Amino acid sequence: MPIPAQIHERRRRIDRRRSEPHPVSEDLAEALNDDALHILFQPQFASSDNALAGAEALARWDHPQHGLLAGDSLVAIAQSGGITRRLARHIARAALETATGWPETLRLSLNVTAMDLFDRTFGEDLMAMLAETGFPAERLTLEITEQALVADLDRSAERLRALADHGIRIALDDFGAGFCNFRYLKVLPLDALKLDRSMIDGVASDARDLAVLRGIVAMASALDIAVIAEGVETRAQRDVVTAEGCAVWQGYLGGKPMSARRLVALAES
Ligand code: G
Ligand code: MN
Repeated sequence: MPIPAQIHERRRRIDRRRSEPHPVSEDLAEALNDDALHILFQPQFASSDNALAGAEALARWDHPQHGLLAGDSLVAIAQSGGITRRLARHIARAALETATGWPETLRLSLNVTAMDLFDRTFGEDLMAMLAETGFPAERLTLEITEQALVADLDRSAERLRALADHGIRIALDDFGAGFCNFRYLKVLPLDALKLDRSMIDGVASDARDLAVLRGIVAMASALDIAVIAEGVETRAQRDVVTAEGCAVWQGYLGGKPMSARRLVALAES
């Protein structure tokens, strides 16, 4: 008697499960349950007096086999397991809870991906998390990557405008690294442009790099958009970006991503 198709299929599935390696996304789901992700904070400084102005939340996951995972790799793993929404909520909530205890002078920046922005409930959930944690919307900045916007610019603009209406600031992240569509500047409710570190690298040593920086700052200023310099590693770079009108700077010169405890100690020093 032939094996019924249903049983055959079930056997095939069980065999496949046995031979496949344990997917890393399942480990990530478990890590989220166990609250095993580390949220680090990289300090941002006001150019006017080099005082600490806030921090960008950056998630790190120490996987026993794969080592330290962060940023795009973390998002890619979440995507493969269909848990991007869970990951985004987890990071946002953890960062907001932590930042609630900070001095009122400090702002918090959260990174937002394309998946977050096109998730219908993202804005609603974010507002709920702000209400639950008590972190003021006015002290929150969302850093949106250019890639996140390409898919549907009009819808992105609409979503971001709803958040901006609540007092949340919107920054365009990694500016200069990707497509650099200038239409974004026209259409989106932007408060800041965050220059990718590849745009900062040569500003103290290369006249052309400096010229590009000056052009961007002039354009942003005409649009009433602030400029944030990312990846500042030397005093020479910091002196140039502060002199040229970047309102805020961030980078290893001021501090690597650090624990919340160290950030608060930095604020108090
Ligand atoms: O694009 P985004 O702002 O999300 O990138 C932040 C990442 O850049 C972090 O992983 C951080 O460790 C890294 N980073 C931050 N500051 C510097 C810097 O001054 N130099 C270099 N090379 N990398 C940096
Ligand atoms: Mn960022």
